[in-house]
Amino acid sequence: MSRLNFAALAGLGSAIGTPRYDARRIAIGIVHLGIGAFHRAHQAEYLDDVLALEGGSWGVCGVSMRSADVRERLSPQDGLYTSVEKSPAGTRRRVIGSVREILFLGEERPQVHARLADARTRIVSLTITEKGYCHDPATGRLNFADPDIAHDLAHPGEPRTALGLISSALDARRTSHGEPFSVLCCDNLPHNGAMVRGLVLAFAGARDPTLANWIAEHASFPSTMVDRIVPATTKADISDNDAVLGVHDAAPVVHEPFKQWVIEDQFVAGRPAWERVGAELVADVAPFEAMKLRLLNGCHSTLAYLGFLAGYEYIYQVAARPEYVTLIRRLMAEEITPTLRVPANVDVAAYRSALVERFKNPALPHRTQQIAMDGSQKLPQRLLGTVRDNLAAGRSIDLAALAVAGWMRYVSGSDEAGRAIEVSDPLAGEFARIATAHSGDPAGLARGLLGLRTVFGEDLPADARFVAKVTAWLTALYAEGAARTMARAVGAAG
Ligand code: CS2
Repeated sequence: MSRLNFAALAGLGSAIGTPRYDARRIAIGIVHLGIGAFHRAHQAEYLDDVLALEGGSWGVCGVSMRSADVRERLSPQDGLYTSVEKSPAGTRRRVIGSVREILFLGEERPQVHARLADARTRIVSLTITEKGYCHDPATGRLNFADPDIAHDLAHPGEPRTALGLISSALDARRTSHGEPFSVLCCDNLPHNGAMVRGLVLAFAGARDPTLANWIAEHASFPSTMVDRIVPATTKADISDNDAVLGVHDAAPVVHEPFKQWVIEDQFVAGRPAWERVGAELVADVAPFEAMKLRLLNGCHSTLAYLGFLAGYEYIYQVAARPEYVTLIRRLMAEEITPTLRVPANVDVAAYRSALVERFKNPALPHRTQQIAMDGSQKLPQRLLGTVRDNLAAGRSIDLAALAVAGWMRYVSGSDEAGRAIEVSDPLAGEFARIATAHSGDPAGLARGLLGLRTVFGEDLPADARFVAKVTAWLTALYAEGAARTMARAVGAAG
């Protein structure tokens, strides 16, 4: 089978969308660090729409930080790939043209540095996942003990981390042409722009305070709220797509119809007209971000841990169970929503109902284990902020505490039948040590895990209400299993 590329576009069936502009002529204006499925299904699709409307020099140079895989898939196909939208209403496919170059840092470092230093690069965006920021999730501060950060401070010309790359690129720009860029974080972190700004300034300040001052004065770090459910692409997704296209696409992305992007309008070197293609450019992203992280991601993680423990492989299977739907509906209405500053013009009840429907999408199997990974990096913004706000206000923390206990049961490393769980997390080694030390003792396990300060901070392990709730739920999960504990939680609480 021949490969998807520019030459193949004309031969695709009329049901397949193709770029409505000459992608070959689009110059690069954005360097994106972490060119995974989420970027390709979200920001790159918005850009494809902007380019179709008004052209412009906003093509993407996608950089892979750790593996050559994406470059090997995309480069032979001129950066083109299929965006596959799936829902019970059917499947729609379109080829995206906005990714114009793909580089792998490990093998093309000089080209990556040159792109970042080039004054024509006006935005550097990122989807490097939570752990890519080398920060302490509980405080949002830079973790100077991280070996990659230590490496990058010792070798500023050969950075491995995004923070190191951004700092050295801004340094090169400061000392050559003096033009800054905007840093656009598109990861699910709270106050993501402000947080990344703090991390870059901390890193750059440790290298050279003059550089940090220059960055603080010239660069900008708009916050964003990004939303679209994009499960990892499977082999079956690739072969199904090939059969429809009639050519081989090694890098399709599969996603739901819904997408949302709320962006703080703070760009120092211009930006694409995203507002013309459905993005919301606002002065303050914080209320949107909290709503999305706590409602969507908080419930996603809850369903992932408690669903996995009860034996479900996919989120849509968990969301087909009435007791799980009751659990997240109540968690959202009773515990999360009271903590939110709901943005004007948002109907939060409708937003919550739409989330439940999105989780139910049977056309888009999303593995519970994919969402369960890296919980140490996700829990603070997804669930623990809600817990803190409710503790401070004297409100209930019951269901959020059950979700945290579900995470604890999961990271203990063996399931209800005693089979090993493959726990993927930067703290997996610590979890294993704690679980071994407290085997057969749920209260000890809860105490041990609550001692992880980078997850729980100093305050939560000292809060008797939180400790008691989490311990009681974890004990129940061991004694009764997830399915019965869940049923009891929604029955008893109802
Ligand atoms: C998910 C998110 O993998 C996860 O942890 O909760 O990737 C989620 O699908 C997106 O944030 C939806 O916008």
